[in-house]
Amino acid sequence: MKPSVYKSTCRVCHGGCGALVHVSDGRVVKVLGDPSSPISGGWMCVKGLRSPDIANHPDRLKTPLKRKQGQDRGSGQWEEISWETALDEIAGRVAEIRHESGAESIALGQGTGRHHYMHVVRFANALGTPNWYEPGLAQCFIPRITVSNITYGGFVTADYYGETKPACILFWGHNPLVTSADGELAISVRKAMRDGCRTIAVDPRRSETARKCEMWLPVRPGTDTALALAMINTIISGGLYDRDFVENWTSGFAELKNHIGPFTPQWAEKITGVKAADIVQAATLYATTKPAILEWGLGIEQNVNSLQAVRALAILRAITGNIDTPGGDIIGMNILKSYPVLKDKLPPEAAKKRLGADQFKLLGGWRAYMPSAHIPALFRAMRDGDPYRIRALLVFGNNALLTVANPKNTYEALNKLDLLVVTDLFMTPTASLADYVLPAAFWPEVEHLMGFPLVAENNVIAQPRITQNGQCRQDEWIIDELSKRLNLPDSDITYRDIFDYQLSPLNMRFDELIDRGPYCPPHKYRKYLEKGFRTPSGKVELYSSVLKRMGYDPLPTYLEPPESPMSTPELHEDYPFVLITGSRKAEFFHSEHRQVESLRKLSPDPCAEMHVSAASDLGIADGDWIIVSSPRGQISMKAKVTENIHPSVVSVEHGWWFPEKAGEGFGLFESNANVLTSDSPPYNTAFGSYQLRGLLCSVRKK
Ligand SMILES: Nc1nc2c(c(=O)[nH]1)N[C@H]1C(S)=C(S)[C@@H](COP(=O)(O)OP(=O)(O)OC[C@H]3O[C@@H](n4cnc5c(=O)[nH]c(N)nc54)[C@H](O)[C@@H]3O)O[C@H]1N2
Ligand SMILES: Nc1nc2c(c(=O)[nH]1)N[C@H]1C(S)=C(S)[C@@H](COP(=O)(O)OP(=O)(O)OC[C@H]3O[C@@H](n4cnc5c(=O)[nH]c(N)nc54)[C@H](O)[C@@H]3O)O[C@H]1N2
Ligand code: SF4
Ligand SMILES: [Mo]
Repeated sequence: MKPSVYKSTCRVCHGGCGALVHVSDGRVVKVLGDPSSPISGGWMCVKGLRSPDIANHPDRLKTPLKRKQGQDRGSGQWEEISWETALDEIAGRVAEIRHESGAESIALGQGTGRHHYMHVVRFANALGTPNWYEPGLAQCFIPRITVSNITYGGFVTADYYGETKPACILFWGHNPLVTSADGELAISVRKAMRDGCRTIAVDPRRSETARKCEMWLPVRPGTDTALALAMINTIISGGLYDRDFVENWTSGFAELKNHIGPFTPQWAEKITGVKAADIVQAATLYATTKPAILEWGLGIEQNVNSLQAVRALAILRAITGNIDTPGGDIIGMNILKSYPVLKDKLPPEAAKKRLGADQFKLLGGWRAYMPSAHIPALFRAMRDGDPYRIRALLVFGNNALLTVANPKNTYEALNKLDLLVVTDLFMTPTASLADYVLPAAFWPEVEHLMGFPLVAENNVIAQPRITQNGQCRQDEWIIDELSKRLNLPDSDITYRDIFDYQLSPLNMRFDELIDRGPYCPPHKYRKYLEKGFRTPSGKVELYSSVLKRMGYDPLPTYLEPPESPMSTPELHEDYPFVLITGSRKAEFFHSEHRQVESLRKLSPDPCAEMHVSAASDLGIADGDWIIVSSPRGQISMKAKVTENIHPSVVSVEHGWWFPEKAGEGFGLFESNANVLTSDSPPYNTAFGSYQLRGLLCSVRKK
């Protein structure tokens, strides 16, 4: 029989690519790019194309599991139970713990940018717990979202989709040709590069994106703020800024100009390792080629200076007048009604108990974009009961043992819980410690309303449920079922009702949008001309009044990483390389897909990139197994010897575990990058970000 073909949207990563899903006998047999997609035009990456191998993988969880009575956590001894039993028992335990120890003793966890993201936040508020987390947030995306909001009054994304195309792209700690992150799909970036736009990459590695750029600035990890300050200095002192935009639409230029004086390219060269002449050349190219995009990525957030690094880049965009212009960085249209997260159901006294909120106000305080708990504080509370005990954790798609800093602490913390429930596609190291494991639905089995790019919501896409796999259920359904059993506020409103509510400004219902296909209205540029920017001054705040009021630096300043050749020279003698962890691979999404043969064979082993000169000094050849050590631990990696990295930097992949070693604890600590990272202070004072890039390490042949 000929397979039926359905249109949908791939969600293996944060999503966006139009997909044609071929179904035969109720199974996904092939996935191809949808040429009619206005967003991806038929392109898909290797992960998306391999979706059938993920959907039909024999190791997919297919039924709810309960750890057998009398068996220890991680014993691998499970009994299959029905959804009714699982949901009744879990709701019963949650109710009991909430009654005995308060709602705050129940934490919720989730992974990055999934379809059910906002539904988990809603569940937390309805349950009355302030303690939910996601392993990105402070280390990923929340600094960029928050800084956009306080500086421009809205989130900015790159304009690849309008008639005017970008003439220049400055990639900063970002590798979108591999990561397709957060809506800048690789295909759009590639097209812009092919059309001849000018390009610069700031990255300690000559990444796949940097290799295609005309300028590569190999910055010392963690020193981006110094580089950005020197670029601002060059642009202002050289008169290269957009006078009209600066005069009419920004506030605090005089203060910025005064502040920036000492931060010359020569000053920055000593800190960043980038030549002063290159800083001047890159700043000049970016400031004088219009319209220009500044593609910012993770490289600037995973360190303790995250707030000011992101702020400095936000200022670069503004002084060059590239905000909300065709082909520049555009402010989101947010065409959907915002997700009803039931913020008002969380009592103020409960919000006060959010772990880490008093310290990290832009992560957990009332002014935070989406208040969440500070991960190190949360896992400490699980482990030590300080300041109170977290007794239960319900996880919806997060492999915390791989993606949170310091897995040894995380492991200890999870083992102390009275109740751990993990919903996932596969049995992961984190799920293996649970009391209950629930089988999640994969994207062709999920229905969802998606705003794209993430947070900006310039387009909306309805993703239909195409297949059903075993007893797998989408997370929103599980949350709705638990909410009903717990009699939570608004538990009669289902996730489907919410889709229709969000679509109400467009006079459309979810089912209609499925039939219609992606809705991509023309972008409205220069929205500020009508109502100004949504900031306290109505202008772009170069000098941030919000940060000033909150007690943070209103102008960006440079902070040396806490562990570095300069701040800890003695440690540097023993750990002579600067370590970065987690640069993405095209074939994996974080800790996922190691069990998918067609993807794993593209990258069978965990790798560490190092420069040819460094490797030859240590007698290491390409493909040798090596030990990478930090003051916190050591891991085993395969050396990838290359010219495409700064000689003083070593880059290790993150997310490695070995599904084939199920009987030996999945080799959890063998090659797990986070064994090398630290969950201890210092943290960024506003977001609580910890350092995943810009630490110290040593390397030796195994
Ligand atoms: N050292 C280091 N650590 C890092 C990073 C780094 O660069 N370096 N990056 C950080 C960043 S930016 C992020 S965002 C995090 C990511 O951290 P996570 O979000 O924890 O990463 P994943 O490995 O994708 O884990 C998600 C889990 O969800 C499951 N899953 C997939 N889809 C679904 C679904 O629809 N429902 C459910 N219930 N489960 C699903 C997957 O099988 C997987 O086990 O990692 C962070 N950790
Ligand atoms: N295939 C695949 N795609 C993904 C993901 C995945 O796991 N796999 N994860 C998704 C998620 S959650 C995220 S957050 C995005 C991230 O997407 P990107 O922002 O593109 O992140 P990375 O590839 O982790 O890092 C980008 C670059 O930062 C560089 N870098 C490291 N340290 C520094 C530094 O101190 N300064 C500077 N300037 N650069 C530095 C790295 O060398 C790397 O080339 O990708 C998303 N897309
Ligand atoms: S970039 Fe790849 S994984 Fe992400 S939506 Fe597109 S095809 Fe899917
Ligand atoms: Mo992320």
